Amino acid sequence: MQKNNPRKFDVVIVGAGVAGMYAVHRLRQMGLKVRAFEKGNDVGGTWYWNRYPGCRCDVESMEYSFSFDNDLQQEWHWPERYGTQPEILTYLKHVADRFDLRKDIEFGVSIKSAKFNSSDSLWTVGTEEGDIISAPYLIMATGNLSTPRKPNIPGIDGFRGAIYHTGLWPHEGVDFTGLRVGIIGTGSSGVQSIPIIASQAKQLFVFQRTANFSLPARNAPLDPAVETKHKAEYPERRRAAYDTPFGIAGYPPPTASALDVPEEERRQTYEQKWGQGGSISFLYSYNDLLLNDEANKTASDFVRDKIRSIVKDAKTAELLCPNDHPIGTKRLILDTNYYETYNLPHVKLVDIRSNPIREIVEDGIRTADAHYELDVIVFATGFDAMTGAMKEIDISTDKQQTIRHKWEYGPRSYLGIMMNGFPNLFMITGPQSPGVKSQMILSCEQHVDWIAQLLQYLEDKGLREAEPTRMAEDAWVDHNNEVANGTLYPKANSWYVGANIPGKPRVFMPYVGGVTAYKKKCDEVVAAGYEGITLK
Ligand code: N01
Repeated sequence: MQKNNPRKFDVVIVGAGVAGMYAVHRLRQMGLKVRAFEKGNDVGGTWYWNRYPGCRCDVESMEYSFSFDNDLQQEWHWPERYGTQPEILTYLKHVADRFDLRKDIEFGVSIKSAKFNSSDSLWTVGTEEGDIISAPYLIMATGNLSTPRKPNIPGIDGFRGAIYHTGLWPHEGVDFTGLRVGIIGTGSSGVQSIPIIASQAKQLFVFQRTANFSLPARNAPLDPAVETKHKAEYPERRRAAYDTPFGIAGYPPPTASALDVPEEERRQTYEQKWGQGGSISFLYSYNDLLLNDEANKTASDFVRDKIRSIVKDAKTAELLCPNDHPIGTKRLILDTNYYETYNLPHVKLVDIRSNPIREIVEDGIRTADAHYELDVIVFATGFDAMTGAMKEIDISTDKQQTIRHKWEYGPRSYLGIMMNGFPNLFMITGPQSPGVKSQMILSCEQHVDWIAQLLQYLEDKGLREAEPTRMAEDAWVDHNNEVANGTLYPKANSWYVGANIPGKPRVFMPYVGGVTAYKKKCDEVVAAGYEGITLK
């Protein structure tokens, strides 16, 4: 397509994961001419790219699904308590088929640039392939954990064996049988894949810089009685989810402080939650686990003792005990047999905190004190989270604003949806929204519905532009920081603060005031005639 003859749409959507898919459906229903562009060759986003062994959602399958169509949620059957990546991807493909979404999505297309022109209130979007598209509205459904990052370790290109990143896993899978494998990283991706890789590999070396807390998922086939009951309650549960901190209903909110109950009673509570599996229920044991160090320590100590009781080698157990952050302040991991895996004779934990990786050599990894011969290296080293995907695209305006410059010292947004200086640009679950701290699909639906309502409002009033004021944005950023600083979250060196990316500004990015407070604020903004947003 020629530059001077762009294809024209009402809305351009970048990304066809959960957020982009629902945006296509919702906005198309309003009669808007919508086009989504997706780098992958099919829908699914996170669930399209992250195909590593053991990849599974840590939110229960009955919750982690779309709510916008009751027939869809009643008819779909989830086989297990937690969905595996293949099951979730199958579900998302089914949704794409059922609502005929693909006809408005172009696959295998990477968006390179987007520029707003104030004279005609249009975004002009350029693809890597040289195509040009224009639309008054641009929606970034680019995901929070969608830019995989490998650390820049010297010698990486000279390695003779195979290298994989969990977030860019080959579609045909990887067979580790008989191989010597090294895995770097012990976040959710590492912890989920380590037991499965260990079950195939001849030798597995886990290169751990920081130990993380992980709880048993207790995955199991979904009990038909649970499924029937949940489906009967679906409409009410979906509504109730908005009245909870994490957007997940069905867990009674805690009322007591961990410090107000006798030690034995507290231990029994943690024991019961550990037995049930799942992270929400565990974090809901007491109302101050994420607010008070002393309260948190009771839960952290409980899990550390569990690790010591499972892992037979005392030195390995101690290395696996997290001691640099309070439990829950990094994404709490759910696993199946993670700690047990270290009891296998061919699995070895390598402490790269005390003996850092010096280089990758052609036959393995060299640390400060040893040389590990490897056939395969798996990077489970995470993502340039929350801001990476937005900053990869050259987003600018004709008033010399760029996102890269605006976010130089950390992201700034109004409600995690819009930004001052960038009219008609929307993010779905952007920084300073609860997205990653909530049931993601619920948050995606809430954002898309909110944006749809705003676009309808503009259309009804014959307006062309919406842009948050600087004052409203500053106040929202300040509020986010204030809320985060009232919790224990900022104590952890997590991707929530960009700590996994060298040089990234340390700013606490997700909104941790909870889904209830957040949704209330979003609704109040609308009720007040889009308070904090200039409409013209
Ligand atoms: O990434 P991470 P992830 N040298 O950033 C290590 C979601 N998710 O892909 O802590 C050595 O958490 C790093 O060490 P350190 C979920 O929200 C969900 O595992 O920086 N090590 C850390 O151990 C999750 O939180 C699901 O010291 C290096 C690891 O790599 C998020 O995605 C499943 C290193 C990165 O951990 C990200 O998870 C999977 C270096 N240079 C993911 N650089 C579920 O739903 C980094 N590391 C279950």
